Amino acid sequence: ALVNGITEFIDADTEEARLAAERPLHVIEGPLMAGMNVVGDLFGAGKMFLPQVVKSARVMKQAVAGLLPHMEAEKLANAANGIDNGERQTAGKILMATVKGDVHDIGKNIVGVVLACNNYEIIDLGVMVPAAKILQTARDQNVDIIGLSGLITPSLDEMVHMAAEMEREGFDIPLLIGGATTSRVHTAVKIHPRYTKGQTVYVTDASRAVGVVSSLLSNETKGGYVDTVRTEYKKVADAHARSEADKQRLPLAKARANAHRIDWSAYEPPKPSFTGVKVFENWDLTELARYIDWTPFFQTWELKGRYPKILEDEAQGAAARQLFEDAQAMLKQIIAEKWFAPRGVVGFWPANAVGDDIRLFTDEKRSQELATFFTLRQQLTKRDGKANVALADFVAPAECGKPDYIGGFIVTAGIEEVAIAERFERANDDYSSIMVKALADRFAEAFAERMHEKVRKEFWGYASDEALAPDELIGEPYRGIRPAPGYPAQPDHTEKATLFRLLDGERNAGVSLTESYAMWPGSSVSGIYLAHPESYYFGVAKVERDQVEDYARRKAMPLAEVERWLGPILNYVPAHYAEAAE
Ligand code: B12
Repeated sequence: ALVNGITEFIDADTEEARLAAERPLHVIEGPLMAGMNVVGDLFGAGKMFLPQVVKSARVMKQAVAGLLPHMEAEKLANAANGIDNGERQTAGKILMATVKGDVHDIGKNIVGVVLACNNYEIIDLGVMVPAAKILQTARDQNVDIIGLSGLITPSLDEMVHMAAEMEREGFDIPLLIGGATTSRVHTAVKIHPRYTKGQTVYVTDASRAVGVVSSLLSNETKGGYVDTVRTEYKKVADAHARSEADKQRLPLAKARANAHRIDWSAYEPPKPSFTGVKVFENWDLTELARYIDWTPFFQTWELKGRYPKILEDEAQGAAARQLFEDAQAMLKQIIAEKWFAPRGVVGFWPANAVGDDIRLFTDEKRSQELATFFTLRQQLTKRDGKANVALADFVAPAECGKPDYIGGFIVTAGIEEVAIAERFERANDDYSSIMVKALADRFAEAFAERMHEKVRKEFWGYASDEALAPDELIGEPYRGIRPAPGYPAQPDHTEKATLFRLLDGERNAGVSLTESYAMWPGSSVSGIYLAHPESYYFGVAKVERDQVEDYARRKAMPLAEVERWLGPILNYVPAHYAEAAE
């Protein structure tokens, strides 16, 4: 039952095993661990997939929970008789946390479950955890490894800070780095050098975590493994430095001269049906479910391939079908019992581009400024007549005299997900906890897609005759884009501050920003709407110091602060300039 993840008979089976065993602990160390070893081996060999592992872990956890009262009773009896209790031996203690300012934890939780399956004790501090708390707990609990997770780029800096703090406080235990925004290059170049007393290791996904942890915690393998990582990180850092030096980037003035040029004389910007903001509460879940893009859902569970083809995949098909069936069952419940109350806010404002800025006005007279969105321009040398584009290129410039507009949105699946996931966790059901979070994320994305459709067809109304079915929207074949601050076309997360002020996100959608500009609740998406038919998604990629100085001036933000937020896309090392100036 454990290997197959079946929960129906846990209580009866565990009780039977307990009665047959000399001590309740032996049930864990005997049949349960033997079962988990099989699961671990099958997963390692690619014969079992993540959803199945998480289901097996649920059986293990619930069986252990059933044994705990008996173990407690035994402990008390032993203490009364002065007998040593002989506690359960684990393979090591691992502290996991999503760093300060970041809110997402699906990936971290998955890794925690997989490690627990392999007999590691996991201390999970949750999300938005400050460095001081992580280090204090690491000391108090005498952990063997610290694992950090992060979803958005500002977390990268926090991880560098954590590494430096570990060094300063004299830690020498390994530091694991993971999460969507992290990378081997960033770990090798920025985090690893800050923590020389211990070893930092980047871990791509849950399936690698066990191998890395066991290599680091075994006295026989640790030395060799650390040497290999250090050699590899040196190579990665050297290659990174070389490739960055090789890339030709343009001075800002030249990049601007090669902007994306739109013939504004031939274009009449459509006027939205309203300006100002509109709030939506309790959006219909049944409708949103039709807009769910399922491919990323399978990715969350480490099943690779596109939906619906993945259901027929030779190797993963059976696991994918079972996962999908479980997801559909929970989806039905979410809808029928209204587990989530999606909220959203949309706004439109008169706007024109001024250089690389998008200036918003209070009204049609356009005499009083309301706010400015600052955009960044690509500086990579382009070939084949391609433009060095910035989002401002897609908005009519003030000098052309055409009154243009811009939109903004925040949508969220709602705060309810947090309590529901916690309830599952308390019931030792990580499978359902991860499932509900993954579905909440799908609802947030589906809401963004549905709202955008409403905007095109109704609120802005420039595509009232658009006739695409929900599943045809996935490739975004429609007119207009909704770039999100943090995504490659606008890597500056701080632009969310302006968006949230304009939309009054906290009051109107119940979404707030953390100190790193992550959105809380986690299953939320925000961005701007641009309507021009030529607008498209792109990546700003690396920028030079001339643009960063210009951007800091425009934003009236100290250069060092801008450099901190744009850290991952700077094509220079700010410290080198500081040294040169000294
Ligand atoms: C799905 C998704 C979302 C979902 C949910 C996110 C989530 N649950 O993590 C939604 C729609 C809500 C979302 C929103 C946003 N997103 Co998003 N999103 C993604 C996407 C497409 C996949 C992420 C994901 O869920 N992966 C699956 C999970 C299981 O993987 P994982 O978290 O990485 O964890 C695995 C490993 O990393 C590792 N791991 C994780 N933690 C740890 C810890 C340790 C110790 C170890 C050993 C390993 C480990 O193991 C895990 C399991 O294998 C990525 C792009 C991508 N392909 O990565 C962008 C991405 C993460 N998003 C991004 C951004 C910017 C945003 C938004 C800010 C956009 C916006 N303005 O609205 C918001 C922020 C939300 C918020 N609350 O603040 C950026 C982040 C980078 C950046 N530039 O900052 C990405 C990388 C896209 C991009 N290329 O720019 N997003």
